[in-house]
Amino acid sequence: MGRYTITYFGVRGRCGAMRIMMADQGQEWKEIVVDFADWMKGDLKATCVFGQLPKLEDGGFALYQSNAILRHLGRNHDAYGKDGKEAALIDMMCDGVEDLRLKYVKMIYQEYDTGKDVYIKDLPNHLDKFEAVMAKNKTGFLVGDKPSFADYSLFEVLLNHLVLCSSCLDTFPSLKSFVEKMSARPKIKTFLDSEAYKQLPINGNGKQ
Ligand code: GTS
Repeated sequence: MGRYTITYFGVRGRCGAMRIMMADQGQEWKEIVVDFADWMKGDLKATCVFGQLPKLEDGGFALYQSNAILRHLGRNHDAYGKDGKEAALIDMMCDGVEDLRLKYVKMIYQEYDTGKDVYIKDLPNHLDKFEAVMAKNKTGFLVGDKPSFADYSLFEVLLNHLVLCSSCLDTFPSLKSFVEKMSARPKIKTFLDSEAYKQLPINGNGKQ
């Protein structure tokens, strides 16, 4: 078993990107799956810095907040740019992905039945920003010439959006190629094909 342990609910949710990243970086990790009824008893919640999951343990070091976890993994596995400027751009792209993720999560959990069609109609106005960055960089990644934690986060958000709307990348050739190439990276492919990945729902309410 590897150095990392993820504690989270039985969904892809906010652990999708970090799992894909760890798989691609050749890491093994342990999963502690928390049953929501147990969570509601409150004992574990009381130990979490913000009263929420996910939690990542790296040896004896515990970390909360999914994007802080991605950054930590980025530092550990040389996926945080080659210098300070690249790191800043990677932070910027990760925050941009977070903005899209929050819109997606709001639609899924609060407005799926009434807001899904409007969301999909508006989606190109968000995806075009990522398309422009990806097209300009020309390496197949958002920043630099190898995947950073922001790429894993974008990749995972795009996979979820392809489930929501299978044609959503048809007018974004750089993003489409990015998803195809990331999906074909051998360790990512093995992970995406695994039962451990496939059996987990994307979201906790069954909507996708
Ligand atoms: N900003 C946090 C992060 O990125 O890690 C958000 C974490 C969060 O919202 N966790 C939810 C939670 O612990 C679960 S999920 O939204 O990620 O599925 N909910 C339980 C609770 O009691 O708040």
